[in-house]
Amino acid sequence: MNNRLPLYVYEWLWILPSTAIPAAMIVAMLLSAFAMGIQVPGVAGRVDPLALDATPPFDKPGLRELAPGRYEAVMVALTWTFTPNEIRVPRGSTVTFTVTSRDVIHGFMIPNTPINFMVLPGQIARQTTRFDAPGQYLILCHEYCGIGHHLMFAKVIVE
Ligand SMILES: [Cu+2]
Repeated sequence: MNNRLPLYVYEWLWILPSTAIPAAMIVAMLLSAFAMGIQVPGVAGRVDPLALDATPPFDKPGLRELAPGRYEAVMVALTWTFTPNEIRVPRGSTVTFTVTSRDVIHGFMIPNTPINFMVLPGQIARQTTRFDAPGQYLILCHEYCGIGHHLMFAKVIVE
């Protein structure tokens, strides 16, 4: 007795998912990029890493209010800290992080937010997010930058 399906049915059972899954991933990627506007952060500008102290806005790192509820956090990464090390914003604020590095390649990531980019000396990175839930958000360096890398963090406090 042979009640198995013909061989080509089994072949199609593999071929269809193995083409449909990548096709679905491409559709999801295109939707997230163009319909939802989720873009990988690009280069927001260039800066001389040896002249940061004389180059606005990095000569005065810190938080500035652009409009009610909208802030820009200008931050400088250096081994093994961020300047400033802590920023405070009211809940519901939209914060644009403008970051560069003074020395080596660092990372800049805030877990549970879309903020996640590399910080390269000579290059300005910029990304914006909104903080709706109050609490403490860690800013982590997630590019290995030397012996003190695991100690490199800063905080966003949403009040
Ligand atoms: Cu690091």
